[in-house]
Parts: sequence; structure tokens; C-alpha cells
Amino acid sequence: MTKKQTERALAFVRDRYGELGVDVNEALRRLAAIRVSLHCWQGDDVGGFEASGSALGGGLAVTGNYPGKARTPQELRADLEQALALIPGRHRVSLHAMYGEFDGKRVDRDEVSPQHFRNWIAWAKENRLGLDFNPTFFAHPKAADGFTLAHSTKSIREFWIEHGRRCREIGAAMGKALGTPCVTNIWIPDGYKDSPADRKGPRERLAESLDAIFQKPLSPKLNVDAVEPKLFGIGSESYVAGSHEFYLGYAITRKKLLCLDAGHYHPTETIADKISSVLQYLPQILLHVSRGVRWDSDHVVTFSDDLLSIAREIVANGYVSRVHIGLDYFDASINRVAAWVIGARNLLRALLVALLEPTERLRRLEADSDPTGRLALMEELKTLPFGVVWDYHCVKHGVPLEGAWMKEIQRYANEVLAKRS
Ligand code: RNT
Ligand code: ZN
Repeated sequence: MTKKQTERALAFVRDRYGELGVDVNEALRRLAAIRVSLHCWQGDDVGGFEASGSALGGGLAVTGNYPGKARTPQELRADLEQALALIPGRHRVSLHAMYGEFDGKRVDRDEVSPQHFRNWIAWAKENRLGLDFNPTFFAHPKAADGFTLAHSTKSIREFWIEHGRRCREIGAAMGKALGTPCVTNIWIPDGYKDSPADRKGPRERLAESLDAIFQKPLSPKLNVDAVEPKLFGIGSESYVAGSHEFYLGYAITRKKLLCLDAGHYHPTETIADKISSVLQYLPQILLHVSRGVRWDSDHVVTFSDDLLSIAREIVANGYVSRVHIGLDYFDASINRVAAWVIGARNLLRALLVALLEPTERLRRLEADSDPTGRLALMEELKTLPFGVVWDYHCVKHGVPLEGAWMKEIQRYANEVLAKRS
């Protein structure tokens, strides 16, 4: 499709949306302002660049052996650039502490500092990207028994507290250099495979460790902290110290962001309904948009009802400025660059659908006690021609349309990925 064709098509659908009281131009303007955080760890199967790489652990599992994964920071950045070139808009990249550049030296987690991320920061600046950050509480000998901040041994807790503290400083350095606050998100694997005799002790220790990490106030203009709950993991099926209730209480009392990961709840439970609940009490939250299949499997985000509901809750409730949206999945069975593009484009398309919703009209039907009319309109909306608006958005932002961007991925696979053995 040419630019002219997408413009002509848009003119038609603009009227269709206009009949419903929806301003397509306004929706496009708002979509262009949303920044999503692309997770670096999709690019190398949560590998990182530490000199002494440990097995992943922490209940995280990446399956697949698709060729061409990034082996160096240079390769990972090149892959991210390629992905970002196929995603409309300006965005952010989320890094993990294990992705520092340590020049072949062994720099332990309690020694990481902003200088290990200076190349990432310079790269982000050059590409006009924001950065977000995550301490890495897994893939390390001191996390091998499944406990970190809630560990029963004081010296191990102290090691991880120091890691957490340093990561906040790194986040603040990123925020300062880039002029946009870094969201530093804490997720720990701590839990038991089998029924614990003591559910209380680890949680008491976790609260204490977190308080120690957050002791130093940092300007929210540079860094904001998030905490990420989870129901269970591989090897922590029976008990996870950092549960939803634990962190909800923690986030409210300590004024932290709560991170809702779509894969971290019971399989029939979705995070969409949690957004307007927790935002009654929290100023801001972080989302890890992911897709669990039967369990927290971290599949590539698809254009699913779940995703549409999440986007809808953010937009319809006016939460765009209070919800930081990050992606979190890892699939090594398909082209990793395409995996980023598919998930990010789906997320943005879902947000566009939400921005094109005649929310006022739906709410009026609800207020008029007309659930039949509400249901009828909701169903009708599903087949509105949002794809035309999406095409226009892509053309306007200089990225290929659906169907065309895979050619770019193919070219990149042949020219770049195929040469990595
Ligand atoms: C794990 C959490 C966490 C990780 C990343 C790599 O269950 O979802 O966010 O996926 O930190
Ligand atoms: Zn997550």
C-alpha cells in the first residue's frame, strides 16, 4: 500500500468512527505519545554478559534453539535497533544488571555501577530512547538455593541488598543522563518447591531487605522503584515469598510502584481487572505484558482478548500517564528480533483499539441501565476497521505495514543473524 492509499482509506474510516463520536486523529496523536519498554532479554534468551555466566535458574526457562542469538552487547544493540526500526513511535529499553559491560573482568553483582552501563546509556541517548532497569537476582551461585533477599543467612541477604542498592544508583544515572526517569524493577525468585513450615519468616526478612535497599531516597525525576509479585515458579510451586498480597501491601505502605506481570497469576486470572483496583491506592504502576500458556511460560504477546482488555483498562480509565508499560517474554524458538516486533506491535495495536473506543457512549448505556445496548455496541466495535488506522500510523511513522516488515526481518536474518554461528 502506498502512502496515498492509506490516506484515502483513513478518510473513509474516519467517518465511520466519527458516527460513534470517536476522533481518529486524536487517537493517533495519543498513540504516538505512548512509550513502551522493550525488554532486552528477549534478544539473547536471558543470557547477559557476565564473565562468569551461571545457569539461568530462579525458575526462569527459555526453550528453543533458533539460530542467530546476540552474543555481545554490540550484537544485542544492533538487534534492538533493527526491532525498533519496525515498531512505530519512540520507545524505551529495559535492561537487566547482568547486561553490564565488564570488559571480560569478573564484576560481581555487589560491585556493579553506572560505568558498566555507560555504553548502553550513550547508545540510548544516540537513539533517543529511555532506559529502564532490573537488578538480577538469579543466574548466580548466591541464588542457587532459590533464596536471595529472603535468605535465612544474613551475609547472603546483605550481598543481594548491596546489589539492589547499586542497581537503583544505576537507574538514577540512566534517568539523569537521558532526562527521563528510569523504572527500576525488583523481582526475586525466593520460594519453596514444597510446603514450607514457615511462611512468615521469609516474608519478614524480605520486607526488611527491601527497606534496606530503598533506604536512600532518590529523586523520582531520576529513578522510581517497582516491585514484582508472583504466584509460583518452577521450583517454587508451593510458596513464593514475594506474593501479590505481600507486594501490594509493600507498595502501598512504602510508596513504590507495583509491577503486574500478566503471567504471574492463576491461569484464569487476568491483570486487566487489577489495574483500576490497585490504582485506587497507588499513584503509578508498572506492567510486564507477557503471555502465559497454561503457566508463566512467557510466550510472545499476541493480539489476544487479554491484551485488548489490558490496553482498554489503561486507556478508558485515563491511566496512560500512570501506567508504565513494559514487555516481558522470552522465546528462543523463533527469530528473536521478530519476537520483539510482534509483541510490541501487538501491544501498540491493542492500545490503538482502546483509543478508538467510544467509551463515553458505552458508559452512557451503562448509566442508562441498558446492558443489552452495551453488549451490542461492544460486540459491534470488534469489527470496526482499526487496521486501516494502524496502517496509516505505521506509514506516518516510517515503519513497514503488516505483511511488509517480515521482509526486513528476513533480510536482517540473512545479512546479519546467519553470520553468527
Ligand atoms: C520472572 C519475572 C521477571 C523476569 C525478568 C527477566 O518471573 O517475570 O520480570 O521475567 O526479570
Ligand atoms: Zn516479569
